[in-house]
Amino acid sequence: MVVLSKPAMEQFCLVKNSCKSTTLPFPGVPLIDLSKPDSKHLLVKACQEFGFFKVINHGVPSEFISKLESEAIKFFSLPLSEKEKSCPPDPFGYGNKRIGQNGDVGWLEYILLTTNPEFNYQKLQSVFGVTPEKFQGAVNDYISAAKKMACEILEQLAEGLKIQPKNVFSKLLMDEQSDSVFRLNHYPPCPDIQELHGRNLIGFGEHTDPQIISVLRSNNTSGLQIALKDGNWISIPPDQNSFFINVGDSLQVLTNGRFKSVRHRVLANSIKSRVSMIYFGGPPLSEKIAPLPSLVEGEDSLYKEFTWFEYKKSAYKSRLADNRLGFFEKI
Ligand code: GA4
Repeated sequence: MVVLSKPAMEQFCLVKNSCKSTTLPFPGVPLIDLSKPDSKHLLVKACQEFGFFKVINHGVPSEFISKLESEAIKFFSLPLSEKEKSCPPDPFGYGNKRIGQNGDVGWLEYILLTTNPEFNYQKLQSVFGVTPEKFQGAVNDYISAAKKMACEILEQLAEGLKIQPKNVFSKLLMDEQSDSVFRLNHYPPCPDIQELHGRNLIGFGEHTDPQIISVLRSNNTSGLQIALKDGNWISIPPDQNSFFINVGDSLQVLTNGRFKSVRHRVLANSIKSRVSMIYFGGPPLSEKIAPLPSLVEGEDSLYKEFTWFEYKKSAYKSRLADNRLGFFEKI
C-alpha cells in the first residue's frame, strides 16, 4: 500500500467536508425503470431537475459488465512500472493522476479510449504490450451495449419532449463518425484520508461532461457526488446493478438549456478501491450543435451555433472545473 507524506497529499485537491458538501446519501435521485410505459416522462423530468438519474431494466448483460470489470482489475493490478511502459494519455491511453493536459490531478489511474475499435486495437496493444484480444473483446461488447442503452434513453427523451423524428439525438451516437469516448477509472483506496482533518481528497475533480450523454457504472464503492442547482454537493450511494446517466453539455445546448448538464465529482475512499466504466456518447466532429428549432419556438436561443470539433477544441484547452459552455452562450 502506498502511504503518502503530507506534502505529497497537498498536491491533490482537497475539499472541506462542510455541511454544504454533505456526505449523507441523497434519497432523491430519480430511479427510472426503462421498461415501464411512463419512463419517457420521468426521464424528461429527471433531465430537467438534476441532469442525472439512475436506470434499471437497462438491457446491458451482466456478464459484459463482469468480464470488463475483471479485465480492468487485472490491468490495474499490474506493477506501476509495467503500466507506465504503456503510452501516456494523448488523450487516449493509460493515465495516472494527471487528467487532461492543463494541470488537473486526481487520486486515480485510468484508461481512456475512443470507441473506434480499430484505433483502440493499436492503443491497447501499446498499453498491454501483448495482443489485447480478450480486453478488446470485453471493451467492444460493453461499449455496444452501453451505446444501445444510451440510444434507447435518448429516443425516449425525444418522445417525452414530443420531438420528431425520435432519433434526433440518438442518430448522433449511431453515426459511424460519432466521436464517443470510453473511460475505465481506478480510484485506489487512500488510507491517509484520516490525516486530512475533515477534508476530502478529490479522486476526480468537479466538472460537467462535454458530450451528449454519459453512461456510468461503478462497483460498490462510494465516492460519486453531484451538485444540485443550489450548489450543494450530495453523495450518490453506489449501485453496481444500475447505471447512472449524466446529461452532457451538448444535450444542454440541443435542448436550449431545458436539460441541465450535471456538475459532478468523485471523492477518494479510505478503504475500498472504486472501479468505474463510463461511455461518453458524442456527435461526429463536423456536427453542428445548436438548440433544436422546435425547442426554441417562442423563446430565444441561449447558445451560439458551433461544431462539436470547435467545442472539443476549446474544452481540451480548459481546466476540469471550468464552465465550458460560457464561451458559447449568447449574451
Ligand atoms: C471530462 C469528461 C471525460 O472524462 C473526458 C475528460 C477529458 C480528459 O480526461 O481528457 C477532459 C475533461 C473531460 C473536460 C476538460 C478537459 C478534457 C480533461 C480536461 C481537463 C474524457 C472528456 O471528454 O472531457
